[in-house]
Amino acid sequence: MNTIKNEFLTNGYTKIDQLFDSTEAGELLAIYNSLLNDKEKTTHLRSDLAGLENDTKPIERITQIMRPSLVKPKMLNHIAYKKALHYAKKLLGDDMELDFDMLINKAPHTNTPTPWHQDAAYWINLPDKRAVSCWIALDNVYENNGCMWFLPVTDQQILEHTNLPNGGALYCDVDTTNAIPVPLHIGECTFHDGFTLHYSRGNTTNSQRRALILNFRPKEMIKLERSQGLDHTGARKQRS
Ligand SMILES: O=C(O)CCC(=O)C(=O)O
Repeated sequence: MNTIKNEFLTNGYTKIDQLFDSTEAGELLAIYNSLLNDKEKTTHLRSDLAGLENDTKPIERITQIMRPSLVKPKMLNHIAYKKALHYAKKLLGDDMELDFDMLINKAPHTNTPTPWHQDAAYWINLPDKRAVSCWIALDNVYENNGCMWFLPVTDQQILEHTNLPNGGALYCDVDTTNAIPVPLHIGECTFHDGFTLHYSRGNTTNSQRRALILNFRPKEMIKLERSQGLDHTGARKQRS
């Protein structure tokens, strides 16, 4: 655990081996797929990180569903949530709690990168800035279907971000010479800090690239966020 923590504190991210077995992966995927397929029940939490191209192309390229456990509360009992919380506490302290979860799926042959950004740009400015996201692979992920890439730095500065057109993701211009791809098997995950720059390439393969992301921060900061109206279900924009 010490190696993992040192890696996280030095580079701003770390990789963790298998969080669950194939049966448990199957259980999570069954819920995940039902959410992806049920546009009606998820419509208020759902958007395309790629932004809407135009009205004649309503195909989702990067589907993001915020707070999926609000629609399927049984997700919260899955071992993925328990294990990720365990690691989050080891990395950043015992007061870590789940702030929000989200699904991000890259549909086959959509070839649309998630642009370079820092998660903290999406969040309000909190006095205690500790925050960690656990990115869990629900397919084997590699460069051509959109595994995560990280820039190993932990500078707690938030860079200037811009929205992709039509409500898409935030992005910032950075030198990515030292970026590192992190391929994962199903059930493996990475943990990245809120300030860590990350990105993924587009999916050029025949199958989906499904990921579940769990974000943790101090209990008191979650309370503060909620008191200021931020529950991670609203519009995508730079807040910090
Ligand atoms: O899954 C992706 O392509 C991007 C994920 C991401 O930006 C995040 O987990 O913060």
